[in-house]
Amino acid sequence: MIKQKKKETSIKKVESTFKIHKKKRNLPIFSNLIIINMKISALQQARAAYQPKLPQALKGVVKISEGSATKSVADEEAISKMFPNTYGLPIVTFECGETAVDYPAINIGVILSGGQAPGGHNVIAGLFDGIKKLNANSRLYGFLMGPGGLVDHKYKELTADIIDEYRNTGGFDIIGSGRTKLEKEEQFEKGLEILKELNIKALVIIGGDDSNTNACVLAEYYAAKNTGIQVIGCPKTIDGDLKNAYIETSFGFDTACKVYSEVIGNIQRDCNSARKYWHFIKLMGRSASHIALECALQTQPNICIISEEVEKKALSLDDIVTSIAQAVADRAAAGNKFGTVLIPEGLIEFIPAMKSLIAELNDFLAHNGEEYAAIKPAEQREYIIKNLSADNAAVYASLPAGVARQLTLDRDPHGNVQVSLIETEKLLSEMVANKLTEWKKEGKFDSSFNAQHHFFGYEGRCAAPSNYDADYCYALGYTASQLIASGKTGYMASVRNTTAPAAEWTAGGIPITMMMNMERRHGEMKPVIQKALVDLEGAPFKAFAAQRETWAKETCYVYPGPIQYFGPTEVCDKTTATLALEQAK
Ligand code: FBP
Repeated sequence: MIKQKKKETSIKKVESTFKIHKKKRNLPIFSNLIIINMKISALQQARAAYQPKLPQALKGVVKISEGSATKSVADEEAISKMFPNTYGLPIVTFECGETAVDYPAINIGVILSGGQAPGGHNVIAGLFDGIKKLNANSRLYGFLMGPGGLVDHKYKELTADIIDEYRNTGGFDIIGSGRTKLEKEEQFEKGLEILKELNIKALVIIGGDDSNTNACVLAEYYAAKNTGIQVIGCPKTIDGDLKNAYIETSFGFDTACKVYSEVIGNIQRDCNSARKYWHFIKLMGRSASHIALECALQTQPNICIISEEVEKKALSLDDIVTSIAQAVADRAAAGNKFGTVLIPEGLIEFIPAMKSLIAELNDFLAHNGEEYAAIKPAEQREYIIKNLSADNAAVYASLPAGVARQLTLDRDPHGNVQVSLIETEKLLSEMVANKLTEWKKEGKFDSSFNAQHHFFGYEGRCAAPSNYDADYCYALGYTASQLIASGKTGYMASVRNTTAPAAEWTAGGIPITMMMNMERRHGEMKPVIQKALVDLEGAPFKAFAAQRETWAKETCYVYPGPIQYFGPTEVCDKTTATLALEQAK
């Protein structure tokens, strides 16, 4: 009774402090979260003092160096016509300057867009420190809950005390995130209203390929209308698929992969101890298999499926199931009734027959979504089968009811199937179990098979950023401030040479149109940033392919352990294996 009373009094105390805190800062409703976080962990306290490292060129006076005109990766004619004001711009690089320039105070807006990724708060901190260094009277406004905040005029000013609370922390909760796609003129105009009202000179959109496509479309619109408002993008996504010759990696990939690899390592130690389960582990990454590949390189599982290879070799679902079942049978014959299988989240879309089915479903639902939604759930499956082409209808009809239904669920605002909802790990383990039962009858398998299922995705997206992501993100935000100071628009902040010590990193800007091509979305051809899939000729895949047969037969598990924030540099500042192999260091 006494205990309960004490608890209630302390909750009341926290609530009243919260009210004062909220009033003082004029925080929006959703920032209730901030209050709960008022009691911060010991690690968070120690981590708050971490000063992210910057490239040498950004530490003092900065000067800009411009390269020659650029072109898009593909579909030059179409892209140049659609982006007459932002096409063909030069790549820019920042260097150490000599003469300091006086900058006027400016107001900047920032948006966090799409899925969370560790380090987003540090991009904002770097941007804040960058614009304050240019002029201490500059101000930063955060639009709330993603691009929707710009359209709906929901924002808050990010002052020094707010920024300080979020330095080196995971999450996007400083202003929230969302997936609204900025594509309609009325949205651009609504955005313009608030940008003008707040006297904002530049908008920074922190997001993945789709969000940076939005950034470019918006940059073009504001340039075409001579609004004087610049738009700059920053490369975010744990998926690691926003990268190219100029963007080495998207932020968050490093931390998320380290978190998943820690847990995969723990599972491997568990299964090597109990020796009775096969663990089917699905890993996030909507399309590309970069996360699965990186985790495989860090932990050496028995099996890791790479979607891009499945597509290239035109493997069927049955081919994949058979190869897993064979590994299970071989290990069992050697007395090892346990193992681990890593499955990339996007696998289903890379199996050629499934890809064709999903493409037709995307088009069909884009045009008939409302009619489909109005049909009784019990009749929806038949409705889809009746309306698809014969081949795709047959594939659809062969799928277990749950997976078939998941394929017709609402798309995200960018028209993507929400692959994180499809339980591929269960689908595969069930099919492997069925195959092994058949083999048992045929005398080809003489053991037991017990599976456990896991899906790692959300667990890693808001982890406290590793040193790499803390530094990389801060440098990206700071670079964005320099792009703004240089009057650039339609650029993505780029920080490179990141396997070297941070002082040797280079910083600059890449025209976003340079990364674009035309793709079919929602049934129409649209300009979008080309996604970087796993390169089957690249060093990371080759390193994996050279070892996987041994990993399947033997038990070669590696246990990476948790991310270390304090300690020897070889432990704390290690980059991903992907980046190290790509840069051959
Ligand atoms: P972004 O591309 O926006 O960075 O998001 C990536 C991702 O984390 C994918 O890995 C995953 O499929 C998806 O977001 C999940 O989306 P949601 O957070 O809307 O469930």
